[in-house]
Parts: sequence; C-alpha cells; structure tokens
Amino acid sequence: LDDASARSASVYQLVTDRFARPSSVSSTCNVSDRKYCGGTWASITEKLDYIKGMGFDTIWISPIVKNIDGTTGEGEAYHGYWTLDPDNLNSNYGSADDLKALSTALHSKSMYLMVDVVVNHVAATSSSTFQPSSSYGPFSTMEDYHSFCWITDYSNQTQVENCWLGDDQVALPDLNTQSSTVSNYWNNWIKNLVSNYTLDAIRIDTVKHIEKTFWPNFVNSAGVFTQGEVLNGDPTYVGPYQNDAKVNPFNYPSYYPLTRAFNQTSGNLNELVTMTQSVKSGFNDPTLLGSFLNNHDNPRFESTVKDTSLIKNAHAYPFVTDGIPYGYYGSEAGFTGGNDPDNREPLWTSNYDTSSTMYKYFASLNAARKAAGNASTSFYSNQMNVSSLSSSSILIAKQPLISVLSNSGSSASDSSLSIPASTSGWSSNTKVIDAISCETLTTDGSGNLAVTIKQGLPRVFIADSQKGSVCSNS
Ligand code: ABC
Ligand code: CA
Repeated sequence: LDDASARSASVYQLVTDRFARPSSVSSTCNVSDRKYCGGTWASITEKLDYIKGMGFDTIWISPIVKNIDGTTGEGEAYHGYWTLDPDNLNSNYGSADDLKALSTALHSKSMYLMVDVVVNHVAATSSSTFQPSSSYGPFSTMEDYHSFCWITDYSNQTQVENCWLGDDQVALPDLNTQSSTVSNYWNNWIKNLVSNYTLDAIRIDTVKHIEKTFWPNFVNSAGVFTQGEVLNGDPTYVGPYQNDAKVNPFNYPSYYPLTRAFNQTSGNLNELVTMTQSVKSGFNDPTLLGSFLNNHDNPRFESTVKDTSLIKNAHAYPFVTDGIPYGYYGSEAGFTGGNDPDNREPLWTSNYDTSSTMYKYFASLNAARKAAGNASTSFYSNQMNVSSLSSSSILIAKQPLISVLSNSGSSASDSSLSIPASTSGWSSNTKVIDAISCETLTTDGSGNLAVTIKQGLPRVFIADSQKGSVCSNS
C-alpha cells in the first residue's frame, strides 16, 4: 500500500496467538497465564472471510520473528514482542510457507497484510546477565547495543531513546541504532521482509524510543505504508514523527479524549473537539494517522463502559473521522478484558459468530466509510470538521459522510437536533440514509436536516443516492 491507497484501508488488528488455532488444539487458554495458546498463521488464513464479512480489508498481525523461548516472570513470548533473532521466524505461529500462504490468500481476496515489527530492542530474561551472542542473530556483539540503563524518566528524551525498556523479569536490551552496522542491517532486513512475504504495510513498534533521524531511511527501505506507535497523548510530541521522521503515527493524542468523551453520560465532548483542532495544526496530514479505540496495550473500552450506546458511539469515531480506522479483534464479540494481559482473550471461545450485534455494527461502519469513499474521491484525503451540536452530541462533517455522535446513553429520552446545510453540504429535499438504523430522512427546503437521537445511538448519514451497499441487508 502507498499513502493514497492506505487511506482507504480499514484494518483489523489481531493477536496471532489468540485469534485462531488449529481444531486439533484444545487446551484451555487462560489469559492470566501469559502463555502461548496455539494461534497460527494457517488458522488465520482459514478465517479471512470472517474478517472480510465485517468490511475490514487489512489485517495487522503480531510480530513474526523468533522470540525468546521458555518462560519468564512475565510468562512466555506469546505476543511476539520479545525478539531473539530477527533472521528467523517464530515457529509457534507456523512456517515461512504458512506466512506466504496467508499473504497470498489475503491478496486473492483483495485484502492486505500489515506486519508488526520491533526494531528498538531484543529481549533477555535479565539485565545483569545479558550477553550478546550468536543466538541474537545479527546483534551478537556489545557494540550493537546501548549500555544498560532503565528508562525511568519519560520526559527525558535521551533516556527514552538510549536506555532500556522492560524490567528485572524481562529486560529489553536497547539496540544501538546510531551504529551504521545496526541501521544498515535493519534497512536491508525490512526491504527483504516486505519482498519475501509480499507485505502491504508495516506497523512499527516503539517508534519514540529511536532517534527521529533513523526513521526516514527505514521507511524508505520498507517501501510500503508504515503506521507507527508513538505512545504519547500530546499532539505536539507526536506530530514531528509524521512531519520529520516520516512514520505515520497512531492517533494516541485523540485516543485519550475519545475514551473520556464516551465513557460516561457526562463525558467531556469538548476536549475531543478541541483535540481534533490540535491534531490538524500538529500533523502535516491527519488523514494518515491510525485511529483506534481498542488495542493490545490498553484496557478494552468495554472493560469499564457497559452502556451499549456509549460503546457504539465510541467505536464509530475511528470510522467516521480522519485517518485509517483500526478495529481490535474481539470488539465484535463483546470482549471486556482490561489491562494487558486480560485484553488478549482467545477469540475461538466466541465461535466466530457473524450474527452478533457488534459484528454487524462494524460491517455497517465499514460500509458507510466505503460508500463515502466510492462517492467522492476526496473523502479520504479531505480533513473533517468537528463541532459541538448539543451538550451531549458532536457533529462530524467529512463529506459526504455526516455523523452525529452522542454520549447521552441508551436510557436517554429522544432529543431533536438540526444538522445545518452549511455544514453538511446537502441541498434542499435531499434523501439521506442513516447507515446505523437504516432510517431514511429528507432535508427541508433549505437543506437542513431534522434529526432525532433515539436511545443515545450514533447517526451516520450519507445521501441516499450515494449509499452503495449501506443497509443493503436490511
Ligand atoms: C509485560 C507484561 C505486562 C506487564 C508489563 C510491565 O510487562 O506482559 O503484563 O504489565 C510487549 C508485550 C507486553 C509486555 C512488554 C514488556 O512487551 O506486548 O505484554 O508487558 O515486556 C509497545 C507494544 C507492546 C510491547 C512493546 C515492547 C512495546 O505495543 O505491546 O509490549 O515491544 C511504553 C512504550 C510503548 C510500549 C508500551 C507497552 O510501553 O513507550 O512503545 N508498547 C507512558 C509512557 C509510554 C509507555 C506507557 C505504558 O506509559 O509515556 O512510553 O509505553 O507504560 C498518556 C501519556 C503517555 C503515557 C500514558 C500511559 O498516558 O501521554 O505518555 O504513556 O496520557
Ligand atoms: Ca532505543
């Protein structure tokens, strides 16, 4: 994927060990054990229609390289982030042929493969006894590493870049990315990885832990779209990673206000509106950020919020706003896991039910986004306008998609609002459809739309003439 095609992607993030496993494996998967549960690439391949049925066209899988074996004080490396040797694959997930078969199967369904890569560090069971050796593949000498120090102060950027993540149980020895041996290795590695497995996009781990000057060459060598994790809520901190380092960050700045806007009926919507403005001024291109509500590092939104309307409004946000929407596996199954490791549940317990409310809900959101993109070539690249509509709702105008999100909750009484023609761009007597309720409404003689919010549900409108497959099953 290049930037332009990445904008129209919709990504389903899965944890390889937990998404699907061969039917021959039947052991119980206790998330709190932090052990491998048996998920494989071949089993993902068998479940692509389940993902495609929700309208996602891209999958983000866990890091694929060989990790440290055995168990640690923090369990096994089931998540894939504890690199041992980047020149080999993690055999727990399958073989190179299995991974190639996954890539081929995706492409035959017009889907895309995004692989997670960790460049900042490797892993070891102790900081004091860490000895580089040939088991670390290319990184076998002391010169390949920054000397040991823990990151203790996240406001000290030198420390963030050159000291070590992890703790006494699992240390993450920090690679000396300033060494040309190390950076040249990584640049060749990513080029070959993309080519060997025909990858379409890359998710980059721990971006803020490597100096910005490292990234442009790495991104260039990858040659495909990259979405990077800069785990920080401040847009002025994250912005330069897109503007200067050329990695497109996940929208962590919006993530925190997003959760606070919809986690209760008195949530703060203004903070979210203001953040959309800060993001516009802080990033060269907000339409290339990765938008998400859930992921593998944060407690699921549903772990603390139980109101079904609040949950639906929060999940709608990444799909009706600027940026590339990311859905996290298990959201469609109503999973409620909290902090790592509880948010990494096995999906097989859900029986991959395609008739659940949330499965169909994600299909509706993806259909709305797709219809808007098909109707207008500039939908994905034009920036949205977000404004306050009432004390409990916001209006998101990203023509031709016009949405109203509310935090009044499912027990709220009906409330009437008006979407002004000046914001929507609709002309008089235009028929529009709500992709969520499938209700059809018509604008008045001035192009304004009278809308009733019922049970605090989100409203996602598109002109009926542009609806494509929206509501085609109802
Ligand atoms: C293991 C255990 C956990 C245990 C933990 C201490 O150790 O499994 O149960 O709680 C992988 C695994 C994890 C594992 C870790 C460490 O390795 O997935 O299960 O945890 O061994 C990425 C990945 C992540 C991955 C790694 C390591 C990195 O997405 O899955 O973890 O390869 C930092 C990093 C970030 C990293 C994250 C886990 O830790 O920067 O790259 N994620 C502040 C800091 C952030 C920090 C964050 C969390 O805390 O600024 O740098 O992230 O510790 C906002 C502020 C932010 C602030 C947040 C909390 O609040 O603006 O700055 O973030 O308002
Ligand atoms: Ca580093």
